[in-house]
Amino acid sequence: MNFLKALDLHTDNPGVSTGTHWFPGETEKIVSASPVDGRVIGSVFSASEAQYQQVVAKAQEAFTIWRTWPAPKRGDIVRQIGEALRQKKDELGKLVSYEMGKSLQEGWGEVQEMIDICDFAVGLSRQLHGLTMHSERPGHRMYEQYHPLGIVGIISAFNFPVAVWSWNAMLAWVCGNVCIWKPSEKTTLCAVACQKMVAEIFEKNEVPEGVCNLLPGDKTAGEWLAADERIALVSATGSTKMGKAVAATVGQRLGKQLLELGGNNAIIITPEADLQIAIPAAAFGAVGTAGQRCTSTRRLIVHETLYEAVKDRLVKAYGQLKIGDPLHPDTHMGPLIDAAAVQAYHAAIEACRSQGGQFIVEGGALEGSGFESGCYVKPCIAEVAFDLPIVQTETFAPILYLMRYNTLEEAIAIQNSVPQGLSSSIMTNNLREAEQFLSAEGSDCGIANVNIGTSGAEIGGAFGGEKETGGGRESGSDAWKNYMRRQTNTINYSARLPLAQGIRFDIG
Ligand code: UN1
Repeated sequence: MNFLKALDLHTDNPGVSTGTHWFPGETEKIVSASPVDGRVIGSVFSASEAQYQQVVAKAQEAFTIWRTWPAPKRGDIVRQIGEALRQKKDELGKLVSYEMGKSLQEGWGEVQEMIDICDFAVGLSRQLHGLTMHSERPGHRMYEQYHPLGIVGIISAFNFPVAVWSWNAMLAWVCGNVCIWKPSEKTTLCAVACQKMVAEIFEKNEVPEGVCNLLPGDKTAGEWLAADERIALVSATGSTKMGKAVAATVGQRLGKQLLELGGNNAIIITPEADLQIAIPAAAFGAVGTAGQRCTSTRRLIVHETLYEAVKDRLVKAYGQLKIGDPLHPDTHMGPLIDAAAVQAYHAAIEACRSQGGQFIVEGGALEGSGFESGCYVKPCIAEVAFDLPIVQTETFAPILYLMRYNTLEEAIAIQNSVPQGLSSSIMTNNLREAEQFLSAEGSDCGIANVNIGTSGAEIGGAFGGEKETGGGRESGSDAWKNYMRRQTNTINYSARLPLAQGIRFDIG
């Protein structure tokens, strides 16, 4: 595994780090086994509570320096991170694929997403603009400016082990914050590789120790961040269950939070859809990352006039899928992340069947040569009624639910009937249908697309969703404002003190 060596990863790795300093192992190791072949790739030490305290103290100290650096200078450091990622794209993409199990195409894509956010953040470092306002008082001027928050805690999920961290970290850094990253315990080696890459660049540029911090651990480490008043913003990606727990703890102390939680994303296929686009979009959305993206397509809502045609073409498309070693560049779908995910997949299939779903592409575990890890499953499709409890639930697996509709109003109501609100699409060449779907009476999701699938968003747009998805917006557009505090400044350059709202207060 040459990519491990190139990324400076070893059998045993320290995990807790404030940059170039790596703390000696104090508690248990997190062992990373690949879902690809079941082999142990390496282990990483998780953080003790004492180490957590040291990391936060270092981060606080570093913030007092880092926030004084001009934002474009901070941007230049992020530019260098983007350059390093370009050089290591192949190796890091392979590690993502091997440790997480997504196809190599998607592993490389994930690193590309990191490069893209670096480029975006570099430009942003010269555009952290506030507005200016006209004062109602003579000789007064008003404007607003943005200042960094302090320590940003980033809790990331296994399915995007590096990209989602980078959306947060790159923006947080150009904004002048310091970060503490608690990666998923399922993909800690990816996190160690990123930490090493960033720490080297920071050291070269004399960035103080404590601006980039790594805190491997289980959910307890996430709880430390959520409960700690010194963590100004907690940005968490993961399940709705996790998000609700984080929100309760952070909300209790009136801290800031940025949540990117579950999705239950649908594509509506109307009679005016181009099936040359709709079928591959649905297939990629459903089986990409083995259905483990928060943007994965889980529901297809198809107009009854072309329902049978869509069904036939989907079955044919699924017949062409290459499932197996994700490191092979032609593979469409690799394994699920672990045995628990396989169990959840089986349980969902069982529930779907018992609730009345009919499978038109059967699921099941894949066994035999190449599938020894026990994490490979068949992507499957079931015909369902839209309101089955299982259809209303997010299962992180390649299970696609197919349902029919009659009027577009009905299709939109079905699309909006789930508790989650991340991503949605309509396939149509009809302007009226498209605009109705995008209108205030249309999709209730944070992302609504026309003639592309639900997954694979570009970093330039704000990413996130409504309802149980948590309401946060990350990556592009003005999501950077989440990482800063807004200050309104009113300056009196006159020799008098007129009060706002015309209030008289005669004294002195
Ligand atoms: C996620 O699954 O948490 O839009 C993020 C997409 C990717 C990001 C997904 N750009 O599918």
